[in-house]
Amino acid sequence: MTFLQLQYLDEPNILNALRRRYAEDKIYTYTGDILIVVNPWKEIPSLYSADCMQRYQRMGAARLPPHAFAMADAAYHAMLREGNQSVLVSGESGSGKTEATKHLMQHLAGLSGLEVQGDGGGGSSIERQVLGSNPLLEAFGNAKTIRNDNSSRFGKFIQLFFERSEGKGCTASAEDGDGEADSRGDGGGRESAHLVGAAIQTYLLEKSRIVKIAEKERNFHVFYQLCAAAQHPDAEELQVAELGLEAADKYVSLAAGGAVREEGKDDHAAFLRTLKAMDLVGVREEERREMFRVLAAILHLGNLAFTWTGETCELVPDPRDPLGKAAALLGCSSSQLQEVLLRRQIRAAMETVSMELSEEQAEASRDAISKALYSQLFHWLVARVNQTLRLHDGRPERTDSSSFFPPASSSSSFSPPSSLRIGILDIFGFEILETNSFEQLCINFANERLQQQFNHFVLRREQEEYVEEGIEWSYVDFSDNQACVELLENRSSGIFAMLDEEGRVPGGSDEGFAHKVRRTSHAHVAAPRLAPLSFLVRHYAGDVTYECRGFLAKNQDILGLDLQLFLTSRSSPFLRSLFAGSEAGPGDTCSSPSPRSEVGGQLGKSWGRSSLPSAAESQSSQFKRQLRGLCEAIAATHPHFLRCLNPNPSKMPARFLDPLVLLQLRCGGLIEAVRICRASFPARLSFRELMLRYGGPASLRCQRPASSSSSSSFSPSNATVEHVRELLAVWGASEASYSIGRTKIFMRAELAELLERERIGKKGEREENGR
Ligand code: AD9
Ligand code: MG
Repeated sequence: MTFLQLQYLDEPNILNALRRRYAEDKIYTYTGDILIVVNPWKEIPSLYSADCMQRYQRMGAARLPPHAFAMADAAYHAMLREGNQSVLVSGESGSGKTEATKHLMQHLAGLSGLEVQGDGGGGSSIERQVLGSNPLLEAFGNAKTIRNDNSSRFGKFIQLFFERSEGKGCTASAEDGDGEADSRGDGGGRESAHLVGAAIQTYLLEKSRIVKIAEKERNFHVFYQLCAAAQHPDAEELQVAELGLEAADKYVSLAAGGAVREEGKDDHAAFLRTLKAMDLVGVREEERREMFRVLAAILHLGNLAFTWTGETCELVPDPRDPLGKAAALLGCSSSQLQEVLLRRQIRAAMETVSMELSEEQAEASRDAISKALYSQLFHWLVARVNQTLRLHDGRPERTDSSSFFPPASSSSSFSPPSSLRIGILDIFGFEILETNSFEQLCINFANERLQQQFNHFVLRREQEEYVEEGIEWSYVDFSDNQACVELLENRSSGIFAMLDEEGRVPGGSDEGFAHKVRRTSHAHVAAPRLAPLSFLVRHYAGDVTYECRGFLAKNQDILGLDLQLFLTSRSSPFLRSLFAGSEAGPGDTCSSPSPRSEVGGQLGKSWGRSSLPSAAESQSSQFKRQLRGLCEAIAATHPHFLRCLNPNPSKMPARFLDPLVLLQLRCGGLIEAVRICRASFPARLSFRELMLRYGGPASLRCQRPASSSSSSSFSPSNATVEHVRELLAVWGASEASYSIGRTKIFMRAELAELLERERIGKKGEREENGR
């Protein structure tokens, strides 16, 4: 059952339907073209078995219950018919976006390569590599939060590139082994395409997590995995013994949230999976070792503590010698590292003066180094994965096996000239935390923009098309979030513009910024009376109060010149490759390891690069630009929407909290979407398409009644309204089941299904007669 079959489309009915289905493990439900999934918070193996996937590959989306596989299938076939597609997965944190994305990718890889399972059990090289990128990026970009034990702390847009392969593919047989008729209705699946590459664009890695984690949360998974591996008897074999690491609870940056150990989680086993994924995407052994050295250095740095003696700031002595260990891993002496942490060089006209730092400043230097190292490492890894996925034969490009990727001239942008593509967007979900900072503002802004896309495509464009085509239609109103997007994004008066401006004026401060926003007169902003350093934004998904402390520094994200020089002049070639292109001067940004524009040529450097001198653009400006590029790229495709709902905040199976689900349905515009879909004509075809598909020689020749309009000069290209009416009458369509516009015919779901059934029936008859 889908929502469309509900008699009354009020909120309680929709909610009841979802709840009933959820209780029976039917977690997927369609509303028109939108697929809703309610997170089961438990494994449902039968839903994702190889058998189940094959059934969807064989039979297609139309005849089987709603599923992520069905949506992937629909996108794949729409790609073959109409060109580029995208699937936009959205929902709040913990609602199941990343899992859904993996199911979509799994199915698409399966359609291309067949028999691909999990993170790479079969299929050809490129399919396994594409799937292998998931566990790898999750190890480095995901972390346990209070909402989700595997929360994505970055956004991801992955584009899968396909090339047509005539006569090849999984849909080619009209009948399968168990005698189940192929009912795809795509002409027996003569057309298919295979995966030839992929490109991943990432957004907004939450690098502040490296130095600060909230209560009950963890740092990025890979750190715990590495510590577990270093403690394991096979540490030597895994080449992690040399890092001088102890158990995770010995590191301030891992233990601060009080959740080092996670029940049921085997960090060592996870480490082995990460290694396997690295192998799969072609990370070389020496690169891997260097990556681990950087991670270990970050952990040792995090254990450095400072104290103010009254005159100077000094390092707190520690018998485990984190300073020496970090210095060795970074390729410098302890005194060099100490110097850069405790003193700042002020360069005047003729001389350089050394200035003692305060305790807070020294801590800030330490944290800035750690964050810069990690974000560069993450972006290096993404570029590395892209380098592998871009090549048709799946082998990474190597120019010189002794140098580290990427070589100075490489660029990770890739777009095969003749390919078709499906983009899948898995962006961090909307967040309302106890304390909401700059990161939450950016995350929520991204969600606001995506909601706008949804409103545009599903709620507005659908209705506008009826008006354009002259179809009788009573407009369904919906709450437009344009005003809130403007509040944040407007180039001169938006909140991000205010933040940039405050950063530019001499003496600008977080207080000054808070004051400016609080003075703004706008329906979507308010000034909480009891918290003068905060402001409240009324987002589409709820009110969020943002605490302004640290906003300016995070937005500017300036790494002091001393720290830049320190990081870019390390003797380690790997470290130099991480920061390649970061030196001021001729180091052109094209040679940077950060993932370059993958999307319509619009995206610039990725998040985290502005800490380097060649980029003066603020973090929020970069992010806004990235999002604009993303939205333009999506607008050039046919979008599919997958909405994820979280039924309870306690990550528990079988717990469906009505108010929570209702809130998500309301906020996401889903109630309106259901109404529009129910009242609308979800299937539409141009007159020509209708004639070609349902008025084909066999059906028309045998069934079309003789009349003046069906003269011998008829051709589908010059079909008129009369031809359309006549054809539908032949098929027995009732007048209420369709509406004829200026250039298209709009059909209710029942009629579209009937036509398709009949067409397949006819095809079957013809095939039978032809045998
Ligand atoms: V966040 O915005 O990145 O914090 P997501 O991505 O929306 O969030 P995620 O996909 O990570 O959520 O799902 C959270 C957890 O819910 C998973 O780790 C699984 O334990 C659980 N989950 C989600 N979807 C499914 C599913 N289809 N089947 C089984 C699921 N478990
Ligand atoms: Mg996620």
